[in-house]
Amino acid sequence: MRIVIIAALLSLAAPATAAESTIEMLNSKDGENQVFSEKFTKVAKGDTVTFKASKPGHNAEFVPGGFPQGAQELRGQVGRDVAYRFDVPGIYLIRCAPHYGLGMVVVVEVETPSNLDQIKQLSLPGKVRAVVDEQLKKAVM
Ligand SMILES: [Cu+2]
Repeated sequence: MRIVIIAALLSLAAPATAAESTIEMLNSKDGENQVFSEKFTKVAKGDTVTFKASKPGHNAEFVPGGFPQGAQELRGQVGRDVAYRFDVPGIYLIRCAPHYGLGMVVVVEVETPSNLDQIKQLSLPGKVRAVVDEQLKKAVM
């Protein structure tokens, strides 16, 4: 009986439906330099995204202020893969620190975009703001 209960609790904590996906960190794609392979992705709460260092010299980390309250910090090292499980609903801005000024950023939407106003008002470098605003059009408004 105890095992059944533990199994039930585990299944609640980690739903079998949790999906995994990969976004690559690249030097070029479709004529653009220093880019993530996707600029926007929508995932469900509990899903994991791996930011894959397909090319050296990139990392994946949160843009300061660009994530929902309560989310665990993401700070990947340059040249290393990093996986992140999105447990808190909201909009996340994830950047490559070395190429942030060039607009190397990805927008992740996790279910309810509760912090959308915060993201819209966030002070961002010009190229980053342009990419983010373009990608937010794909988010639930
Ligand atoms: Cu980069």
